Amino acid sequence: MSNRLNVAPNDLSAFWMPFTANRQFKQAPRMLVAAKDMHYTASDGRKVLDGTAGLWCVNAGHCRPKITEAIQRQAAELDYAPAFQMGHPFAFELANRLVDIAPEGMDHVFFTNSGSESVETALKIALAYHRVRGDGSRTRLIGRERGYHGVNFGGISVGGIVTNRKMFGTLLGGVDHLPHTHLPAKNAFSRGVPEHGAELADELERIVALHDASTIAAVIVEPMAGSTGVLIPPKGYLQRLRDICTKHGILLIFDEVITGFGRLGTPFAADYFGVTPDIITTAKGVTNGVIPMGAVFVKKEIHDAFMTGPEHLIEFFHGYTYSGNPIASAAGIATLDTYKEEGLLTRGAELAPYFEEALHSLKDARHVIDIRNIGLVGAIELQPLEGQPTKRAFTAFLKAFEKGVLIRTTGDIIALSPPLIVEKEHIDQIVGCIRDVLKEID
Ligand code: PXG
Ligand code: PLP
Repeated sequence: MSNRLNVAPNDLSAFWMPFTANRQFKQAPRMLVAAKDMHYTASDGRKVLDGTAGLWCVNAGHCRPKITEAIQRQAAELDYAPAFQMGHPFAFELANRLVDIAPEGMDHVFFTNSGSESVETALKIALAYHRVRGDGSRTRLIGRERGYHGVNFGGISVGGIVTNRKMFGTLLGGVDHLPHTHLPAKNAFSRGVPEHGAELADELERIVALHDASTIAAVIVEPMAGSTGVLIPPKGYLQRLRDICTKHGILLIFDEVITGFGRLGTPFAADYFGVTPDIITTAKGVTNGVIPMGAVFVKKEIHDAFMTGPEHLIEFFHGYTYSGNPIASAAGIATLDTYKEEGLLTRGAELAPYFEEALHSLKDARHVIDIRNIGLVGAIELQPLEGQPTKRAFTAFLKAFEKGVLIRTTGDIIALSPPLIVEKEHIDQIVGCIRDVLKEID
């Protein structure tokens, strides 16, 4: 291991890095070369505390033995099996294990390789579901401003992030958007779920009145919007959305790519809010981020609607070469074992009060204009530097990394989502580091 720590690639040009300021990065690269539990090791040998669970995915912490061993074993035993018209036991076992922990009624799982693919899959299931039932005029998809649903064409169409959309032409047709629910004037410094804004769900009635319910297939929202800065749904909002969808025969999709697998202190956000959608998209935590995999959960009625017609025919013309890949499936099973043995799907609930208190202790720190928290997710919103949006938070990110803590920033918001194995002293270190950084930066 020690010799690998010294490996410094001398040519960084070939790799076009995703969602990265490539030129700036390559002038002063930040390289991670190893990880264990709550920490990364940087290429200069420094330990860096992971305040973000990688990219919101390493829920059980890094290099967990059970998961590593399962992958090694599976790679040596059955490396790949065709995903279409063939099967292998691990994908079936994982699907059953996932259904066991899913909200009531979510009885079937479609495997993908990422959150983006889960979103495309869910949108296609929604459209095809209406059509197989003879309700094929339901073709419209409704997303939400500030929503992130991955980077493929369906996802950016229903998504609400202008930078992810504006370069890419006309996107999917027939898409409309709900307003976002971020109301800092009313809800700033809320602890947990904010009080104001449930009525924003009624905007769906306005959209229905404009297009008619008979043209709308599905509404997709993140129960808690992660990527655009931890936007927590106002009290009662999701229930209202559920009621309006039910009333009009519109499917409700929760995109739980971040909130799935214990992030809010419950297995899914649907459990946290007591609101069950018709479809749930997941990825990230399903394999602890170790191997690409996504899973779309579907209610029995939706799945069963497809299971008609001659039995030798394919019911749903969709799937990926790597859907339910054996190694990913083995990683998924070992991940669920780890979550279960350590109670990680609910551990967030025990630590959430401590995390909340620690975060809100930054209320009077310099530059801070809002703090939000739910489960083991937190956001600290900074006043942007005059005329230079995102710069202040990005400087904070660089400084924190220098001081040995990995945080994530989006716009001028610092987002925190530590692995669910986090201890109180790690929370103290993260918050202490941010406090110091905010003192130092302009
Ligand atoms: N839906 C949601 C709600 C997500 O958060 C995706 C879909 C797409 O997943 P893939 O696996 O295709 O990336 C996501 C991913 C960040 C950050 O720092 C968030 C994501 C990915 C990378 C960074 O906010 N979310
Ligand atoms: N492009 C080509 C030329 C292919 O043959 C395939 C799959 O066979 C794909 C794209 C899709 O790849 P995947 O199934 O990995 O999404």
